[in-house]
Amino acid sequence: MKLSILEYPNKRLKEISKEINKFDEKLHKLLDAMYPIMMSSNGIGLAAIQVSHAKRVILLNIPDEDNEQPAENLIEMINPIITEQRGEITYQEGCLSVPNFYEDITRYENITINYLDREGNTKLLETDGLMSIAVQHEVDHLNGILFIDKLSYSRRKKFEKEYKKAQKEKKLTKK
Ligand code: QAP
Ligand code: CO
Repeated sequence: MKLSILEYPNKRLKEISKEINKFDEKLHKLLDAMYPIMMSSNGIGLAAIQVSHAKRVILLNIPDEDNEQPAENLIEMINPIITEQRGEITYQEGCLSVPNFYEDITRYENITINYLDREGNTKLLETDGLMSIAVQHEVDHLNGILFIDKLSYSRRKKFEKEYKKAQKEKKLTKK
């Protein structure tokens, strides 16, 4: 399975992803193909819609204290649902689908997530900090929401201007 990352302003990133109801080889192949593309792109989280699959599937591999991301720290979440949320935390976010742009976003600090693993087993995770931010960012992708959609009107306008300029420069240096 050859995957590539969709970049804003690709309209597919606005799609609402569909629930998984079969925990078969097709799902496992998608999960297995998403992992190397996330790691080789220096990502810590990836939603399936970012690689053109509108399915409620996310991967997370949050760096540890030594800033490493061993494969055993990978978490695969199928059909994640945030059931509890409290507190506030602000963090400078980025996104593989919005390259080279980072901005402060405020989210819930503590969350509880219900999800399924690749075999369809029910899981429950209570988390905070970067993992909590990452889950909220990735669950937003499943609902067609990008972190730039959370910016104020003036910040968003500044983003659009900067991003378009950067994209033009990117094209010029490529060709
Ligand atoms: C979502 O984001 C996230 O622009 C995952 O040039 C964001 O992995 C989780 C990336 C904030 C927690 C906190 C972005 C890599 C990676 C870029 C990412 C880039 C290279 C973003
Ligand atoms: Co993202």
